[in-house]
Amino acid sequence: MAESTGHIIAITGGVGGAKLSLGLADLLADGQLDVLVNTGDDFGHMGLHICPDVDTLLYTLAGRSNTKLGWGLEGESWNVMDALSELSGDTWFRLGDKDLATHLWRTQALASGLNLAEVTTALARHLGVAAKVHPMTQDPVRTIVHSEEGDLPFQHYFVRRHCEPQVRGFFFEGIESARPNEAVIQLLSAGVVEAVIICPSNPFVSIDPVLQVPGMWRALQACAAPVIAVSPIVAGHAIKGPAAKMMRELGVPATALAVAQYYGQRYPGLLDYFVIDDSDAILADSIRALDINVAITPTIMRTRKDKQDLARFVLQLVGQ
Ligand code: FO1
Repeated sequence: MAESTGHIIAITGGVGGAKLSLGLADLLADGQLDVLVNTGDDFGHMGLHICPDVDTLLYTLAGRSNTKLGWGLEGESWNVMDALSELSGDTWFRLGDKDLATHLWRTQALASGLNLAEVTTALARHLGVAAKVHPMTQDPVRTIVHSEEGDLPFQHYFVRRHCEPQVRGFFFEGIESARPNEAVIQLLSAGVVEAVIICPSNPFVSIDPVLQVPGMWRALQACAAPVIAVSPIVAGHAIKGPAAKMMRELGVPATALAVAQYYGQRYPGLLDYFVIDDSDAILADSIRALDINVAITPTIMRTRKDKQDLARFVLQLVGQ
């Protein structure tokens, strides 16, 4: 499909964004797709450096993701977790035997002096991923959930507490001193980017951390390329994850319109297009009133063809 060789930057968190990234990777030429990934979910666990969103994206692009669980590798076994459980060890965060190799490899590579971008590039190469995968920053940023029960580190809220505590807000520890991914900033300033796609990931805990790395959203806004966001909310529901629940708890209706309003207020002038699902067509005029162009198409990605169709639709918006 790709006639041009300009770069497409996709910004993503975990599952939903990884699906659209796979559709884009299927359509674009090698070297054309750059994916900028949230690392606010990263954490240290049992001595390992774990990057859940980076790994979900890498495994998805490699065709090896565990689609049933939504994280980890397909065909996984759990011998280490079973043995750990016998030792009364920490098993709330489940690391499959094969997935563990990724965390061991990453932890050792970081300890040997490679930075997170280099480690991610090497992992992508080993997994046969052609797209360039960029962590949003090399620096530690950790999402903290302000909840009714006090502050919770993200994985404790998400996995250990199954997203049950009501949320009051979010905080990205370390973000003030985080430096934006250098390769992406260079692409943006070199004028070689043809479109920026904000994938249908959670606006608060997947997209916000990326955009709030100092300098990042202004660099996206300053580049000439159009910025297109795909709504993670369809007919009042998040396809996966707690986005809709979070919106309700924050006192915002769980609608695609509210997501567009949120992006519009937080990042004025950033969005050129907002893509909504057919089932939300009734919201189009209210979104246009925010001075954002609206595009309507099926956005639920169950099959590989769904992913490619949505990717094609988004690319056609920018004449690709
Ligand atoms: N999510 C879970 O709900 N339970 C788990 O035990 C779990 C383990 C896990 C291990 C490695 C990994 O890369 C991701 C893992 N996830 C697990 C998913 C992950 O915590 C979340 O999906 C993301 O952080 C949210 O985007």
